[in-house]
Amino acid sequence: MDVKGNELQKIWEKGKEGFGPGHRTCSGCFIPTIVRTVLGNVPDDCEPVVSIATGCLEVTSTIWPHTSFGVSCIHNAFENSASTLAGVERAYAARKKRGELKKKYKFIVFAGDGGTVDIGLQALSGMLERGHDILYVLYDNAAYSNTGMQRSGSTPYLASTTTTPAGLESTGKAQKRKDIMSIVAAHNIPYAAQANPAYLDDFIYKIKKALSYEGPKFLSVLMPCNYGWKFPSSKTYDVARLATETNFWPLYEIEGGKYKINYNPKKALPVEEYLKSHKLYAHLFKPELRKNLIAKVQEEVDKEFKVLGKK
Ligand SMILES: Cc1ncc(C[n+]2csc(CCOP(=O)(O)OP(=O)(O)O)c2C)c(N)n1
Repeated sequence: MDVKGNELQKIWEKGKEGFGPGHRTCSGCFIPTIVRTVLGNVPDDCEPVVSIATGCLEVTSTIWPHTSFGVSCIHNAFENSASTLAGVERAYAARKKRGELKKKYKFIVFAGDGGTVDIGLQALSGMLERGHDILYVLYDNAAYSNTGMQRSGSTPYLASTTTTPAGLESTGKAQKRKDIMSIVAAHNIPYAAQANPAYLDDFIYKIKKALSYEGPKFLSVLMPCNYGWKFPSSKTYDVARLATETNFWPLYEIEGGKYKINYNPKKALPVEEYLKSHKLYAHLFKPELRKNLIAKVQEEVDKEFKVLGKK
């Protein structure tokens, strides 16, 4: 899909009405881009109703007595954004049935990876299994960023975080990233996709597709964190592009259980290019240390991309 300038402008303006300027995310952060692109794609005849988990989005957008949200937004706790909105969605449905509400609504959760793959997993699973009409958007910055870059279940293999610090003994996180897309897919929901805001056309296509379905849908969106990953704030787009051009963060969708890779780089770049674009893997590049570990990451990435292709 090729989104034209005029349409992009309209999406952006509408997104800004939903999530205004004056928020306090770090400069270069993709969270506002993600939120605005999603809200900007809500059909004009529908009103968005949002729930946010505790995390960077919440602490930067809801500093009392202000809010950056121009649409209905509820924050409850770190772990229960999915179940909170599930309750809200059912309340709206009941009032609609009684004829008290006429409008159409789109219910949307935004949550970080800690709030999704770890502490919020039970709430997410329940929401998916019960079949609520909700779009769940995971912005994945690979760690518990707002509390100081602690590892999450979504932190990738060998990344150095404040709770998996690389040093003489440790080479970073010993475990692989939790495969949240497979976990979500196991709930047999209508639509799930992995996206990257640096591939905006693809991201918009996935938002529109997701919102066209009734029932639960899920987007896993890459969110390179310049503060936590330690790269210049002007480089978020470049880091994000490298994640996908190296197949580290492939773009794919699962529609009605059918997998489709949406972007297959003609010649994938070596994963080393991505690993050296920020500091989560700086320890792998120290001369006395573990050059062979970069080859190991490459091996894993190649293997996972092959498995994805087979699916
Ligand atoms: C039950 C509970 N435990 C811990 C916290 C502290 N806490 C708030 S946000 C957060 C990390 C959020 O990480 P993530 O979901 O990845 O979002 P990000 O900060 O990266 O946006 C933590 C540990 C909390 N608010 N509630």
